[in-house]
Amino acid sequence: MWTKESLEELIRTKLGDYLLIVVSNREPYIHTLKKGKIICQKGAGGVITALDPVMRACRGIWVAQASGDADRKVTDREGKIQVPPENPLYTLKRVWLSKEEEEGYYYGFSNEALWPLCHMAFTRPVFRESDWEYYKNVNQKFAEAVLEEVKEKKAFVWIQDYHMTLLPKYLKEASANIITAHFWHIPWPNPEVFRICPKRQEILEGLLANDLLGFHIRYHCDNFLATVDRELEAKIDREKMSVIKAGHETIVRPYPISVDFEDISTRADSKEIEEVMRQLKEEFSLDYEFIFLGLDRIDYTKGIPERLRAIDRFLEKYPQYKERFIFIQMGEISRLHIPRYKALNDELNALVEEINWKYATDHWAPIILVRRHLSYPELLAFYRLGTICIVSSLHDGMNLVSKEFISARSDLDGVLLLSQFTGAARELTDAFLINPYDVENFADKLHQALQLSKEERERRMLKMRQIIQTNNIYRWAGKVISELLKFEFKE
Ligand code: GDG
Repeated sequence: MWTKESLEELIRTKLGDYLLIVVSNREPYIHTLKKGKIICQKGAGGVITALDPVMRACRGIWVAQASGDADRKVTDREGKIQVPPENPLYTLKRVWLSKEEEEGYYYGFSNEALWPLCHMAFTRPVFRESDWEYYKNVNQKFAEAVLEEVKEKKAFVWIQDYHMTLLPKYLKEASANIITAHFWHIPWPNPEVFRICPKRQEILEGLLANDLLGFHIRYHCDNFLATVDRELEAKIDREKMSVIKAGHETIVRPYPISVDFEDISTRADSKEIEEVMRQLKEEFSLDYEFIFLGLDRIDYTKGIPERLRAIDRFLEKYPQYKERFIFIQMGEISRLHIPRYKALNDELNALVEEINWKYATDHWAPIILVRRHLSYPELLAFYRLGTICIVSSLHDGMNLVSKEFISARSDLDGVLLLSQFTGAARELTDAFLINPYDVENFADKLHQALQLSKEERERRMLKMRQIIQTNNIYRWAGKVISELLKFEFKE
C-alpha cells in the first residue's frame, strides 16, 4: 500500500542527483492581502495534495502561474520563494502573465478550445489564431522559467495538464539533460473529434516530445494512440503502449488519480467536523429525512442542469418524498467571463427557480443553490451529511468529488450516484451508475437509492472504501515517478 511516507522514501532513495521540477498552471501556495496583512493559503485539489509531499521530500522546484494579489510582494527577483512558509523545504517559482496572456492562453486556447474539444458535452470549441499565439508564447515562458533552473543539471520535469502541450517540445529542443513526464487530467477524445482542431499536428508533436505521457484510464490512452495513428507519421506499438516519432519514444500509460484517503477519512470522523455539521445544518435548515448533495466547480461538463431535471422528474414520479428531502447544490462559479459559462449560470438560476416554484409549499422548496467557496472542513462536513451524493458529469476525466465522498464516509453510510461517463466509474462499480441524459432512469435511481437497506449501503460503501484506500493519491504519484525513474539518461 502506498503512503505519504513510502512516496517520500522513494524520492529520497532513488532520485539521485536529478532535480525534480513540477510545472502546473495552478500554484501550490498563494499569497493574498487580507486587512493589510499578507496571508499564505495552500491551493486546493488532488495534484497539490499529492505533489506537495513529493516536493518537500526532494526539495525540488515547482513552476506555476502567480495568482495571489500579494504574490509579487514575497518573491525574489527571479520570482522564487521557499515554501511551505512555516517550514521552507522547496522552491516555488512563479511565472507572471499579463491580462492579455491570461485571456488568450488560459481562457482562450486552454478553456474555449481544448477543454470543450476533449469533453463530449456538445459545446462547440472556439479556435482563435490570437489565442493560439498567446498559448505558444506562454508555453515558451514556462519553458524559460524551467530552463533557468535546470542549467547544466540533470532534471526530471513533471508537467501537468492541457495548458502545457507545447512545453515538452520547447524543453527538449533546448536541453538534452531533461526527462519529461506529462499528466493529462481530462479525457482524450476519439480521432474523429480531435480531427477538427486546426492545431492538432503541433499539439501532438508537443506531447510526443515527452518521455512519458499519462492519462486517467486505458480508454483515453487508446484514444490518444488512435489519434496519433490517424494524424502523424509515427510507429505505434499497442502492446507496449508507446509511440516512436522521429527516433524518440513516448511511453503512454494509465494512472488513475485519487485522493488522500487516510487523511480525509480520519479528519471527517473528528469532533471538529461534527461541530461544522451542526453549524451547517443550522445555517441551511437541513432538518430533513434525506439530504441530496451536489458539489462541483460550476462547469457545463458536470451535468448540473441534468441533475436538476432529474430532481424535477423524481418529484413528479414519487410525490411521496415532498417535504421529506432537500437537494443542496454547492459550487463555485468558474471561468465566468467565457460566454458558455455565463449561459450555464443563467440556466441554473432559471431552472432552480422554476422547479422550486413548481413544488414549493409554505415551508419547503426542494432545491438550495449555494455559490460560495467551502472551507475544507465544510466540504468534509457536507460529505458526512449527505444521504445521497450525486455526481452526474456528462464527461469527466476522473472526478475527485466521488472519491472524496467515499473517503469521508467512515460511518459506512451514504449512497453515491455516479455518472457512467466519469473515469471514477471504472473503479467505483458499487456506486449507482447513471446516464445523466436518461432522466427517467436517473429519477428511478434516486428512488432506488432511498430504498436500500442499511446493510446494503454499508456493503457497497465498504467495498468502495477499500478500493480508494489502496488506489490512493500516493499510489498515483508513486507509479508515475517509478516509471520516470526507469528512463536511462541518454548523454
Ligand atoms: C479536473 C478533471 C479530474 C470544489 N468546490 C470546492 C472544492 N472543490 C474541490 C473538490 C475536488 C476538486 O475541487 C474538483 O475536482 P474534480 O476532479 O471533481 O473536477 P475538476 O476540477 O474538473 O478537475 C477531473 C481532476 O482534474 C484531477 O485530475 O478528476 O476529471 O476535470 O477536490 O473537493 N474544495 C473546497 N471548496 C469548494 O467550494 N475546499
